Amino acid sequence: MIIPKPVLYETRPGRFVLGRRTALVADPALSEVAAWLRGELGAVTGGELLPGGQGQGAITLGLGDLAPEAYRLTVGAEGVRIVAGGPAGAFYGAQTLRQLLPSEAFRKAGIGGTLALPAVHVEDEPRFGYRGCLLDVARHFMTKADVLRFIDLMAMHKLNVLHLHLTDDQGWRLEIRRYPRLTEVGAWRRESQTGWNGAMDGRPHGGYYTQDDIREIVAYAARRHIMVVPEIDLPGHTQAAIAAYPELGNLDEPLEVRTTWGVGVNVLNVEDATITFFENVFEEVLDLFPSPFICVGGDECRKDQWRESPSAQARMSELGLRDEDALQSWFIHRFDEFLTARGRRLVGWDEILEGGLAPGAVVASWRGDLGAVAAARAGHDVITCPSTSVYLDYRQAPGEEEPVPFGTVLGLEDVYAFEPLPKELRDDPAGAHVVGSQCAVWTELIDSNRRVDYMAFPRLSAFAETVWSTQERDLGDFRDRLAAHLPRLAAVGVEYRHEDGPLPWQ
Ligand code: TNX
Repeated sequence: MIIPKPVLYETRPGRFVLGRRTALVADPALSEVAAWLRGELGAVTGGELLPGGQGQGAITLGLGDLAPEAYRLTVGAEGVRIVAGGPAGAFYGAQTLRQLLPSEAFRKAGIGGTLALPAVHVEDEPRFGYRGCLLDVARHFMTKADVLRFIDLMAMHKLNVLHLHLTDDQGWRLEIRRYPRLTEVGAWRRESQTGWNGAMDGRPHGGYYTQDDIREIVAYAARRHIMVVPEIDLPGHTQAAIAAYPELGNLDEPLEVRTTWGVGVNVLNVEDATITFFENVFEEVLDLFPSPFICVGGDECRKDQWRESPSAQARMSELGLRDEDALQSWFIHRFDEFLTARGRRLVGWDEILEGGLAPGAVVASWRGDLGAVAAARAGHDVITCPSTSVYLDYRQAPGEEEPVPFGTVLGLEDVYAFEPLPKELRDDPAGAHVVGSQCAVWTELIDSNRRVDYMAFPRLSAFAETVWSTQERDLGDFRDRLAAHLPRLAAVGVEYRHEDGPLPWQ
């Protein structure tokens, strides 16, 4: 009854009784995982797991000759043994162990007393190394507490990348010490549009993460084997930054932080001072985020203003560029060089393919599979995230009663049917460049944490299975396991979407 489905899951006769006096013994290399598990299980039993040599029965965590993210878990009458290739594998084994407990064990209050675990043998490892979820905290700000909670939910599903979309037209959410107006001005908007084309709500909205908040988020995620990939979206999606520092833009008149959705015309200019400004921004970003991957966006940059701008046109003739697509490509290349020189890898949306791809770049392919196929064949690593399969802001059913009726219908079974490796790459060695996938919670219309829950769950549970488990799909089997999984989500307080039930807030 595990989600995502393990590679091998065998039930055996018998059970193990976990109690207040159960011991936990771990290889010193796994002490962090042990501390995490001690906290989780201690909260459940109301006791403290005892150190080795004491107590009755034991949970042991050890290292074995396995891939770093692989684990084996055996539960028998005498105890629980997790053997892993490394700390990440041990953590995933511990997550599976939690799912063997009754769902009430996921409640904060715990249960108290003893708990029976069924005897099982599990052998497991992920299909893909990059198992992500994007959170758009720019369109609607999410508090630090809600981000940490979301990280725990990702960890429960063995996802390992949180892509934080920190900046957009409608808000800049990251404190940059050198440029305080990015958050003083850029983190706040006057009001917001209620629907994709709806009226204005007349209420201010905003918020941002201090650098200390970010350090806390990154460390919290790291303890759960999740890397946080920051996104500073360039050169489009930058109206909030331009509102804060008008010299970054192409116009003479001031702009405000954008209050409506959709793709705006306001983009960065391509002057040296603007490139230097963002290099300085990235210096601080690199200091905060140890991730090898840094996302510079690159999506949906309208070129209208560059066509009108003398400095953009001068740049094009100076460089002998044939069109504005090539200019964007040059701009992204500049950041690729900057990041590569600092030992990081640039990630960009598939628009960065237009006009020539920066050499070391990783492509996040959101507009179908074409970009993924082209990038992989050109030797670039690819993260697949086609909007019509994994965009969790897309509506879950037809009809106006859906609270967020945006996009094409993307039901639970549609997400479950997602195949991360595009068909065209299945028998192509270039397929090895598909490092994994990520789902996305864009938040134009998701203005509260309750709505994040409603939109993300349980579709994220289905997505997790597509990137972790083997390629076979069995919807009936998934639904059976989901029936056991939903009570876990409920126990941690997730207001997930009930397939036929009322909206949680009605
Ligand atoms: C496209 S995906 C966008 C986002 C929107 C999203 C809405 C991508 C790179 N750009 O800016 O929020 O669609 O579904």
